[in-house]
Amino acid sequence: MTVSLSHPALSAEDPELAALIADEEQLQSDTLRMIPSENYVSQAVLEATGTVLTNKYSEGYPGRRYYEGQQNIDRVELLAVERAKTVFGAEHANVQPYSGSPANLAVYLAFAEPGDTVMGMSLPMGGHLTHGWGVSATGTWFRGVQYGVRADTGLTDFDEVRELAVKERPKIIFCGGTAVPRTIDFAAFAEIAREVDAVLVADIAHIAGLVAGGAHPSPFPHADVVSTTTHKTLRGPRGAMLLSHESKAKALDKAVFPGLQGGPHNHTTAAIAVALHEATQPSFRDYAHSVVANAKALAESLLEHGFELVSGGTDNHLILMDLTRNGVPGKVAAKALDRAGIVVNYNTVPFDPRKPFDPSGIRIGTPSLTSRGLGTDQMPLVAQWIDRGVAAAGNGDEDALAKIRAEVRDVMAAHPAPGLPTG
Ligand code: DSN
Repeated sequence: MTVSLSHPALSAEDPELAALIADEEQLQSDTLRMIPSENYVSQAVLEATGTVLTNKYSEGYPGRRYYEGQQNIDRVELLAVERAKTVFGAEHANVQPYSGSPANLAVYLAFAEPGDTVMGMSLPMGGHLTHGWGVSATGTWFRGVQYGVRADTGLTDFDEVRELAVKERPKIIFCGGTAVPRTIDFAAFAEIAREVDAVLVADIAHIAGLVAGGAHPSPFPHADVVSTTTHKTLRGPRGAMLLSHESKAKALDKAVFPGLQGGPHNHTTAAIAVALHEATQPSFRDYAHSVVANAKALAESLLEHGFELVSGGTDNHLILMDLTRNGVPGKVAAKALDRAGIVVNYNTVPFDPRKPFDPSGIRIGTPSLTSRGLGTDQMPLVAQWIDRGVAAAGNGDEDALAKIRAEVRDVMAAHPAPGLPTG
């Protein structure tokens, strides 16, 4: 058990909990974190999250609240809203959704009735639960029709998307997802949505930081609504935002509050504002481009090691590895890599014959390692660790995993992580 000196009051009040946090700090510091939806926030974002803003209730919106004492909270929220509009070129921003799933639920509440048809990429093909997948409320309360990717290319087939949309006439079409390694063609989706008179929602949770930093095309002006979490490539706190044209603003605001949520999490709103400020800095632009450069370099090295990558590579921060030909199930590989200090998640691959809880692939990404300053020169080493780790997973070589873990720890020690105590 490690005790952190960075949280003195917490350590005095609740040493047991403080020790757990210290252990997590150590883990995040020592390991190569490659889950593509995770990152390290700055010390400034962490500080904003841990403030007295958590003490305040603020149902409503700036200037229209149901509780008094909003002199400062209104200004915090307005700052976050204005920054969100500037960073993403949006006419309207709502920064109150608690996270990505509630943000997407608000979209349904705003633009569909229970039983309506909605369309999104299927979960095993790279979509998200809330894009109409069966086990989610969105696939239970609505009639979800799902598109996928082509088996031969791993890419979205727009003829299929259009055909399905014309046949099913969905009220809402979602594009984006959680395991999409390629650039999202927002214009192509918008053309289809217009043809069938559907609301196009771009879920950019994974790529929001890349969009903000100019390393992925913007969903505006193509999408009617943009939904995003704030804690992935955008490097903010755990939260979400809905961005839109003015014409959709009223319906979205009403859906978030009072439709779905109570009081906004003001400490989160403040931290979102800080992250958005950071996203306007030239260094963030460099960061976003480095995330992509690292992912491309890593994909190239993995291909040289003989790995199969869905769609043959990546355009963004994410790589989906199909381990079928390695003869190692994704879960076995992910757990072995974890023991080697490389944190990834097991994931289905398109047309996966295996079950979601024991799929064929692993999903990796470069947002966190780029936040620690690793560059393209180091990606061959990362690929080599993954190659050795997957091989060791296959033959149960725990010594090999321990050796990788020691090497990873050494390299990570030379790249301190933002927001984590040093020394
Ligand atoms: N859990 C997120 C991810 O890892 O992509 C999606 O909600």
